[in-house]
Amino acid sequence: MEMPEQLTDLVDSTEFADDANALRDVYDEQGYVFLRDQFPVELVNELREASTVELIRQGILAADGSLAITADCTNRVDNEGLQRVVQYEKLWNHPQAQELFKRVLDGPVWVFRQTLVRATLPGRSLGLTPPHQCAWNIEPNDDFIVVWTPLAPTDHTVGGVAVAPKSHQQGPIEHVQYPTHLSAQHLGSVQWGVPESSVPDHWAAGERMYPGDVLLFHPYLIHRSLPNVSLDGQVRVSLDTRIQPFESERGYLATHNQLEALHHPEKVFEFQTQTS
Ligand SMILES: O=C(O)CCC(=O)C(=O)O
Repeated sequence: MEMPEQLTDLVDSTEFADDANALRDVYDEQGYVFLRDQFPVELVNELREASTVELIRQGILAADGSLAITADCTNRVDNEGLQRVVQYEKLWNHPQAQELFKRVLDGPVWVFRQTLVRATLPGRSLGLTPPHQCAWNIEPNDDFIVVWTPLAPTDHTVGGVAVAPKSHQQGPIEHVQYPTHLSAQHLGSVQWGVPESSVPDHWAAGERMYPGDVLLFHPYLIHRSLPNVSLDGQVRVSLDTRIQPFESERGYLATHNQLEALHHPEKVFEFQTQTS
């Protein structure tokens, strides 16, 4: 995939992290808030270590943590294995995370049971998401917030997620299939994204993100994966989940984890199969 036309750094709102109103203002205006150092780094490192051990077991990494495979071979990460070992609930339930989530949602929080553990290998396109709004894939409500956090340092070469600031202001956009973007989770499935005419040309991504940093964004904010173009064999490992007001209706992904979702794609994609 071509690189986004214009990629700038995310605006850092860490100075407002304790001020719910200020956070909300930035979120409403930009469609995202980027905050540094919000999650306990020891816990994030523990999760990263679990992912490293699993990637070594899978033969993706060598025992010393370096990449054990070459870009042109067909090995792929076994996502189920990764999902099984990374105990992200500990992170989402940690008081620091819970307090932040309550602040941004302005009340009691429900964290989705589904968290995606993503490991993106250098030079691989499998699993990269096209420009899309999460509200298209997630039913039934649109009052959730996407939470994206790296388990290992990222930069524009290792990839991660890029967002189109203010794009949430357009509201929901009808999505189309992207035959070039195959899902790494639901093998054989094509991903959905906004039509080419709605693809923004201004994107923002963390120039550098570290364990503990977090990006929270609106369900209508258009966002996409950035490919891992690093030349030194770094694997991008990150978590993404969604949070919603505790009282809101809970859909399938709010109440089922990714392993359950993988085995019941018909429930996850119910809406899309109705409309395609
Ligand atoms: O982490 C990524 O590569 C993409 C994340 C994404 O598209 C999402 O959370 O919906």
